[in-house]
Amino acid sequence: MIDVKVMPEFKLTPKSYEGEREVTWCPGCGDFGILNAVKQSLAQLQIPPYQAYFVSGIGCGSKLPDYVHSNGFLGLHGRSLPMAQGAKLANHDLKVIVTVGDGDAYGIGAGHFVHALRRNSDITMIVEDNKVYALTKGQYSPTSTKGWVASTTPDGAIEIEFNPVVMAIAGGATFVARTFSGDPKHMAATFAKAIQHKGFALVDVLQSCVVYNLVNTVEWYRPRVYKLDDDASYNPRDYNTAMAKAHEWGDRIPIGVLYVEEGRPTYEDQVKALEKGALVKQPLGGYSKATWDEFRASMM
Ligand SMILES: Cc1ncc(C[n+]2csc(CCOP(=O)(O)OP(=O)(O)O)c2C)c(N)n1
Repeated sequence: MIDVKVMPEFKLTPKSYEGEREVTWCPGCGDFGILNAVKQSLAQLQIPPYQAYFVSGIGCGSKLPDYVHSNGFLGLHGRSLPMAQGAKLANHDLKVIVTVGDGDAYGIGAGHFVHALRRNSDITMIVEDNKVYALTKGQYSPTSTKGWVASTTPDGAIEIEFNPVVMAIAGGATFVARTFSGDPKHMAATFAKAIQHKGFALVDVLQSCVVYNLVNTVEWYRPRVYKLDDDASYNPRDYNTAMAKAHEWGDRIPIGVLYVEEGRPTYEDQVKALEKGALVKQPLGGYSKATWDEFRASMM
């Protein structure tokens, strides 16, 4: 393994994070761009692969950690956040990054999402928001547009859409952003900002699904999205301004950092047991290694 501390002249590139598994997404899927942007952002920040820990659930988007050379854990559908928070507690030196679909994040995982917002663990959550359950072949999701017709909603979705960025700001997230799978540079820059943020960071990615969502396509998004960075007067530190912006949707869709609150202590900052460093690096509490090995074996 390359240790950038021992070889400071060594520069990590997006290729350094190339996984070995064959990518099984459909040709044209927005997830390809998201995967590339994730690697770009890790290279921008020079995060060594062994220090990145990807966590996901089940879904097309949730396959992403399989394709990244790093540590990772693919868990149950909707349960990525508890696992990510647990990993962060065990080793808070890791950069923990969750990559899941909108169904995983805001549907079955909604309960965990709401509490992660106020808990402020120092983790990044990237939601590949294609507004559909793609892996299971096209059922409507919490972010599907009202009236959206699919196999489970032949007469059109009855409920209004779940707005993840409004929910995240209201729920206490300290970093809330949106980006677009048709803009690789914007995605990479937004992911890098989110990973650098100290606290819970949500990035909702407007992602195209070329098979099951033929409404919210790249062509549909392209003329609608505009960058908040282009407006020098926009202040993402102002809660009310951010909230108003987060509600904007339709002919104009803002992308970029919608809201940021700096300085709030993270969950890990406040856990007494972590004051002496990462748990995995602390002594085994008076028990011998043999006792711990025996205990661990009994759990397998
Ligand atoms: C507990 C549980 N319920 C349901 C499923 C079936 N299932 C697998 S993926 C999925 C939805 C995936 O949608 P999303 O999270 O939006 O990801 P996408 O495939 O669109 O990237 C569902 C319902 C499951 N695997 N486990």
